[in-house]
Amino acid sequence: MITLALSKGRIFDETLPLLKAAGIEVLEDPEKSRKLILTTNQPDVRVVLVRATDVPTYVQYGGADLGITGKDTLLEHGGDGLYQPLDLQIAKCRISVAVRSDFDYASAVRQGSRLKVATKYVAIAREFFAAKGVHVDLIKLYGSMELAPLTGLADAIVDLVSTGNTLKANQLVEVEHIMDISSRLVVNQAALKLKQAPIRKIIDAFAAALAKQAQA
Ligand code: PRT
Ligand code: MG
Repeated sequence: MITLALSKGRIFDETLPLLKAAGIEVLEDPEKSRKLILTTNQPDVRVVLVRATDVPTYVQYGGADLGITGKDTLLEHGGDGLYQPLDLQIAKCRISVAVRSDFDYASAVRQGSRLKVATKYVAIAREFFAAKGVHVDLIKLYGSMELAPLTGLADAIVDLVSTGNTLKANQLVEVEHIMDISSRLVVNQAALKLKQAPIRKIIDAFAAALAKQAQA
């Protein structure tokens, strides 16, 4: 049995075409069913639905053989025990620093002030500001980072941005682009050895589908 860990929502939706290219069709709709284990048209392939931030952990400890996870999540996890063969170019966005539109970020950085930064991405934020030589107090949040500068909890946030509409709706502006983000295929290293043929088949089919997309 091959177990693939996916999170519901954008990653699940954008993975379906890649699975199809590998001859795998998920037989249940996660938005309609409450099941956490989904069967596929391949009797030896199943999908488990886990929280996005739990995908690397499931694959690291062998709860799943493969998984698909954002580079953001992977960097926070650290990637221990994970083989990362492919950038799938899905669920794309960027990770940025944003502040209230009336906050003078450039001056704060220039004057060497200590910035209060709220984020779910503490590892990425710590590394980014350390490389710039900016002193920060990091405040770990689990959701709605946009609220932090509006309530005075923080001067700045480090968060994912896609269209920019969420920032705009909350009078926040992007002041630094930290990096581009897309989702990766991750594989359990032991599973790769023990179940080499079926796992290779999936990796190769994904790679072929990506190459075809790149040509189009
Ligand atoms: O939602 P939950 O708390 O369960 O977990 P999650 O937020 O980690 O999962 P999910 O499914 O929302 O995101 C999974 C992955 O999708 C992330 O790890 C990213 O790699 C990727 N991704 C791509 C995004 C976005 N685009 C995105 N726009 N993840 C989140 N967002 C959020 C962002 O955090 C912000 O609140 O959308 C909002 C900004 O969107 P715009 O379009 O208004 O700029
Ligand atoms: Mg989310």
